[in-house]
Amino acid sequence: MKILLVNPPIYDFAAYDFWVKPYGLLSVAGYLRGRADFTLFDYLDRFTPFAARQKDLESDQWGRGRFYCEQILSPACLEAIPRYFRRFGLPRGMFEDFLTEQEPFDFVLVQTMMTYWYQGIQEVIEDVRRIWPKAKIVLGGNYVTLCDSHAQKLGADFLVSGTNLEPLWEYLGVKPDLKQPALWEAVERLNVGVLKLTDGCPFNCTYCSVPKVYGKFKARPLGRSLAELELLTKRGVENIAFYDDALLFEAEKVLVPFLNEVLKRDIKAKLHTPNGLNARFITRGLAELMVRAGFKTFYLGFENASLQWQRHTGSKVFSDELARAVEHLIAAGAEPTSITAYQILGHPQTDVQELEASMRFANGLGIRGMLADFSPIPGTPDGEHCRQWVDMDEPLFHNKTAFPIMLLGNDEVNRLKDLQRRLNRSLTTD
Ligand code: B12
Ligand code: SF4
Repeated sequence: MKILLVNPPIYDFAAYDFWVKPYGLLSVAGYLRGRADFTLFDYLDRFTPFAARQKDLESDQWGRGRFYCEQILSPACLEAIPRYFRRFGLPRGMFEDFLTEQEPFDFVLVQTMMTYWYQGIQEVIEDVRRIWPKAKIVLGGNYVTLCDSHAQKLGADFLVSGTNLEPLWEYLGVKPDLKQPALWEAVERLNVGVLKLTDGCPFNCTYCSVPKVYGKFKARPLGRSLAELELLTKRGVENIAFYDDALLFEAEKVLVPFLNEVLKRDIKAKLHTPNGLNARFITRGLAELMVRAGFKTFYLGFENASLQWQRHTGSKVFSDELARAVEHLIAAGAEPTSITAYQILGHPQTDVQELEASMRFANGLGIRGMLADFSPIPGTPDGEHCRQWVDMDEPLFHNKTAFPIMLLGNDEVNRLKDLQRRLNRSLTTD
């Protein structure tokens, strides 16, 4: 059986390779290692000879960088947003040439990610249908899970919504080996790896889809994660990002044993946490272990310093917990400028003055801040609340650049982003 794996292009105002990998797709393919022939077409590969010829795509010290992109017209419903709309990823013609040069495969598995990126999926489906009309197209991942009925209209043959893969194995007619790590060997030029030690999250933040999609928090088998780490380091990967939602929860059962093995095996990877850590769980001991084991950047999900806001949205973390975590990390040897607090911009219950106070609070701790533009997610309490402003059944309205501008106005968004830049600059010029 021949299976083509596709990581589609992104249609958005902005996109950046912040350790972005099609990890769900590679994990699913990993379960079928040795049971099918796989080829990956990754539109977001920044290291193809084509991408390598472009300017300004080089990686930063941790393996992140810009994607190749082309400016295009904004979709009609986002025309009023005063930002350039773009298509990020390899040119469409490269995929068409690839499909034309190959004999058709049996199945095409397509990664879906942000709900508002579905135009890239549409493009892939159109091209596969035209050139390989008999190949069966399968979609899975976040967009299909959160916008199932919208995704059904795109014209794929089979949709895997949620985390249960049984229907997929039945559809493909293959039995998986669930002990296998992700199929990293399908990635020809691998610069960055991804790991996920856990599924789900014990909290219930009102703006987040994770609790509903994943159910109860659960650790993944340690042996499998270690095997995946070995696979990545054998491929020469230097930077590894964790995609966990609650990496530090029950750390003594999950992260601590994992990091002890990293140290014991003398693995020298640089570790990163783009998806946000919960400061509540950063004890002095854990901070020391994380720094010793190779964590280089620490992104902390803070969102807002207002106690009322914190309580209202699920009490995942409080301001004193952030302050304590920062103290522990710095005492353990983390660079203050490598610690970043995420704060939500454009959340419907956020008062702008409170957001400014939060930004100044994080800055006062000596760490960087990053405004995380709010994306309303259908099925979450806050996303449903947004139906009064936008048509939540049109996923383009979940766009994280668009929603804050629609709610607060362009000038206000620019002012807050500018303030964040100035606060961050003050850390290095003081
Ligand atoms: C890692 C991550 C990121 C990474 C990038 C990931 C990427 N590759 O693009 C970073 C940190 C950059 C990121 C950024 C953001 N993210 Co994010 N992110 C995630 C996270 C944690 C995992 C996504 C992922 O890779 N899943 C794939 C793998 C890891 O999941 P899995 O469990 O193994 O997959 C199972 C199934 O889904 C299925 N499956 C998965 N893929 C596939 C593919 C196929 C073909 C098949 C058959 C099956 C299948 O099989 C697996 C079986 O168990 C999710 C939350 C979550 N837990 O899903 C949020 C999530 C996707 N992000 C979200 C948000 C809000 C954001 C931001 C807007 C935050 C912000 N304001 O800055 C930004 C947006 C960036 C942008 N440019 O627009 C939202 C979704 C928003 C939306 N409207 O779609 C989510 C759902 C979290 C939430 N709050 O609810 N994110
Ligand atoms: S702690 Fe993070 S992952 Fe968990 S529910 Fe809240 S935002 Fe989602």
